[in-house]
Amino acid sequence: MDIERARKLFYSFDTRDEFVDAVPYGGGHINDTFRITSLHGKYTLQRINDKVFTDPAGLMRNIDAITAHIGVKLSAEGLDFERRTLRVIKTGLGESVLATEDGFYRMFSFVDGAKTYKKSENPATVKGAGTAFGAFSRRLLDFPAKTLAVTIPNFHDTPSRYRALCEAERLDVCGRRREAARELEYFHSNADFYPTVTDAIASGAVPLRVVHNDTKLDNVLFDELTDEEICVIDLDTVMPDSLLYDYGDGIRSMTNSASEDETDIRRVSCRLDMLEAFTEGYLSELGGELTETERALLPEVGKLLTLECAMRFLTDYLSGDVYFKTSCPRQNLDRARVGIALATDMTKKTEEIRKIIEKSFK
Ligand code: GN1
Ligand code: MG
Repeated sequence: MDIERARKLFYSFDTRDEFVDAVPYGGGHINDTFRITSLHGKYTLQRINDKVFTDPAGLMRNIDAITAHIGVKLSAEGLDFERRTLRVIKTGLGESVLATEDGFYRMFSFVDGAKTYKKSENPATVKGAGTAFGAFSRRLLDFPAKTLAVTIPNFHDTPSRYRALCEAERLDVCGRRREAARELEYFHSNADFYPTVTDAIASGAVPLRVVHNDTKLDNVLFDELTDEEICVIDLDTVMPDSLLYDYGDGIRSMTNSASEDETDIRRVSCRLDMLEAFTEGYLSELGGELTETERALLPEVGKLLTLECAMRFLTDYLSGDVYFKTSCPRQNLDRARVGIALATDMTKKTEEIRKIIEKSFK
């Protein structure tokens, strides 16, 4: 985006402030993000990817409602809601989303003095992230989950992600199927495992709650000085869903000894110290709320969400890299291979993982 465009967009929002500068910001795979500096502060301006999020107005209604609810909870807890929740800046017309000829934009106040981690070698950071995501859902336990718009249908429906992979394999629009033959075989051989959570939801044993659905480490802001976790960001996929998805995706994102984009899969393994740290943080906020079935499924869902995300990367690779942003060829195939390596290591460590989770309840 050029600077004049950014300036014009900025003035469509009601800040009573003066534009100074805009720079691309963050590392998300879906939306385009810019940091705006103004005379009196900073803002986050985002272009919502409306191919992925087809109802930007519904999505922003969710975010308005959730952040307001969390703001009230933070105040009641005596915590600073200006830094601990995202705050939506309205347009001059009082809307949360700005519709323009080149797409939908929204703006948040920028949380200053904060940083994100793409990866951490420090269990305390990972524990902090677990605590942040756990506290997020805890503060929303009394929010009527069913009133939220479903921003992406079947988002963590693993069987439907598997069906999409099978369809991409069948269509093979880019002629990449042969190159991914071993990975495809791996996913087919695990197909019985994919309905683990969807079946439990369908049976009523696992309740729907307000869930973040994208619990990557870099969706938590940490204080630059104290390193304390302060704010959960990226609320686009907040929907009525199972907490098991948040726990599982956190384990996927934060226990990997390598990065999501690692090209040398020998470097990939599941770090049990990180698993323990995330589990302790997450359960410190929500452990007492879980049903028996949720508790029993916790040891399964790190692997489940790892496989689900890997299937999505492979589906995108076979489809011509149309969904996730990529910066080099075969990146989505590499990401899928990393996921398979991580899930394979989790399978080897099943018993240790179970013990760590049980211990965290005590
Ligand atoms: C996407 O946009 P970002 O980077 O926060 C994706 C997540 C994946 C993640 C994998 C809406 O998240 O589901 O887990 O990439 N978000 C969407 O890095 O599809
Ligand atoms: Mg996201």
